[in-house]
Amino acid sequence: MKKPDRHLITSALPYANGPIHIGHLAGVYIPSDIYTRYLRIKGEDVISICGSDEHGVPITLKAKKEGVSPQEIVDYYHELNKKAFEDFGIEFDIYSRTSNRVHYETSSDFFRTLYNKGEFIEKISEQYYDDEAGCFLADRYITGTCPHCGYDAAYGDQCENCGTSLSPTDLIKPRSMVSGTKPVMKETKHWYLPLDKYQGWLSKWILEDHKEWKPNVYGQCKSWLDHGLQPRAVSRDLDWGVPVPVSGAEGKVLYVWFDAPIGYISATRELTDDWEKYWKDPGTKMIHFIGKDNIVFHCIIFPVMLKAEGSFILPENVPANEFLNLENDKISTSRNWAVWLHEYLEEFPGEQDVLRYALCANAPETKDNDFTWKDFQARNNNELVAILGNFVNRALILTGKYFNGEVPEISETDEYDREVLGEIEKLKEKIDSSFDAFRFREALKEAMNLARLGNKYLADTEPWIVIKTDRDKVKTILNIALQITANLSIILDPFLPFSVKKLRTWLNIDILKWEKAGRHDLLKPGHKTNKPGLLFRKIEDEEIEKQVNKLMETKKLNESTGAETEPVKENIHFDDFTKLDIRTATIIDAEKVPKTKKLLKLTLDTGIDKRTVVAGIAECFDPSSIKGQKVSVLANLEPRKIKGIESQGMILMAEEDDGNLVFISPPDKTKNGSRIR
Ligand code: B3M
Ligand code: ZN
Repeated sequence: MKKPDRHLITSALPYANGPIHIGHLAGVYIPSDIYTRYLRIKGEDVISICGSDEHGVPITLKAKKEGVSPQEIVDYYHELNKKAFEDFGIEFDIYSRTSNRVHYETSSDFFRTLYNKGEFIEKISEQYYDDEAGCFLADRYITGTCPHCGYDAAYGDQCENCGTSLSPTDLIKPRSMVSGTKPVMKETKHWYLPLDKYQGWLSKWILEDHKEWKPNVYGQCKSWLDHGLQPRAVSRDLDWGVPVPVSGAEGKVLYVWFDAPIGYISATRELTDDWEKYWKDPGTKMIHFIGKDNIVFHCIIFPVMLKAEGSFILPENVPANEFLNLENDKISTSRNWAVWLHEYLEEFPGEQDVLRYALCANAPETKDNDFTWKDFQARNNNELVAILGNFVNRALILTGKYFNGEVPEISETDEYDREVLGEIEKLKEKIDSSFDAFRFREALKEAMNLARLGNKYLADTEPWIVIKTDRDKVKTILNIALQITANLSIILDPFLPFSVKKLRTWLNIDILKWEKAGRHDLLKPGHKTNKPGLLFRKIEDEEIEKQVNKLMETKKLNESTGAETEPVKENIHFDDFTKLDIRTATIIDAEKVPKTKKLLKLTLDTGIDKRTVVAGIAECFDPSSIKGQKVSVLANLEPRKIKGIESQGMILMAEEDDGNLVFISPPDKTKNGSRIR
């Protein structure tokens, strides 16, 4: 027998500053759990590691907002999330936390090793400082306008609007998140990891040796490498975190993205004395499950840390997912726009698999996707109930009714029977290859196709009618149907662990190993099966309405409290306003800019001239419908080339309730070129 491979599965450590929601689940934890369960049922050596990320600005900001200590925040959310994962059937071997003593030791040792090897650059530089609050403003402690997209609430480490990673000095008009004041510059010392030194090595390791990584992951790495890597600070002036373990570093802690990935190592140490086998033996395959916003940290920074340290293995793959939206809007913890796992578990008790199924079937594996409650209901009612549940129930009920629950013998087979048996045989290979490519949606679809086939087979062969004339034929039909059911108990195990457990009880079998999938002699004639219950129940419209209404309430609340409305910008002088030359104009021509989704090329009559303006409104308007439309245009905006077209001005737009864009259009009587003031 082949020696099992060894696998180390890590799942991004969620910040312990809020509950887990469906976006986390679809992006990271369901995929990692599916993969881990797959490896387990295959008999591989696998451990699955996760835990709370308890450091960094996300925690301290939340504590400040709630008026409690950071420790209280992490204690609360660590317990909440740990329990929710457990109840949801995410089988981590350990759910640790980065405030643990083991983690302090491990991350301090790691830093010290790099320090002693001379891997860091020690540098004094000027950084933003909040004079009023008396603290430096790193990462999310500072906000301002994004230099790339103009979004005016970008953070010091990242713009959440366009996704660009930033440093505080990139921000235009920076403001302190602590006091709201304008920061000043002040000198401070930090330690930098010279990523640039590893550029050549990384380029080869990723771009040449890991061409098999998912295109979204590979592409993001390539873009980072193409831009050229810079040294990156791995310490911060904060009082929450792992203290920098060298002398002359009072008041400084490790940057959260330095200590958090080391959390995977600490958690493994906590789990087993044998931890080095998983982290240092090149026979281990390490897989990081993460969301797309964590790619650079897991593919570039952490590997450089591991490489610089020298004794650790590197990840074999990093199958990052894109984002999941909710009812057409970005999931947001601060706006309470989410489906929270702990609430789902209370409102749909015992129905973990339904959410697991809906989120895997619609996982954002290659692009952002949308979760809707309607889709959730349809997945349950039309697929889990109507196909899987119905098939399994029929197969077992009929066996009970006609053969006293005993698996009947297979006798003569006809062409249809043989075709179905052939399909069962092909199954395993297909699903394995989907798993190898981390395509879990596809694997699930293939697995469900077997249930579909079984359902159709019973509907076509109609054993409830044939029983009156040909009992032997029914024996064959039900034998085949039961073999399919036994196969389903194997191949659905990674996806629907709760349902499969029931299935095994009804089939009266133990866990069958993965290698048995594809066989049609899994249940011997005479084997006694049990009376089945219901695998899934129909979800009613009212239940879905209740969930949708809950979200609508959130939306209303956000609107009334202004959580949805952007805050007013800093005051400007009247002179600044008079610099703007806004005019009324008419759109006289409009066409789509080829090869773009959002852009329209508009020709305007401004009363002064005829000019071209490129506007990002193609998703809201059909070009032919807006000819003759009155608009307001900022006429003295410096011309810009957009997709090779010179855009001479900007059309003013506003947003409707549902996010749809509308023109700020002057009444029809206004003449073109009239000044708006
Ligand atoms: N806590 C970021 C996040 O939740 C971070 C992941 C750490 S993984 C080492 O997006
Ligand atoms: Zn931006």
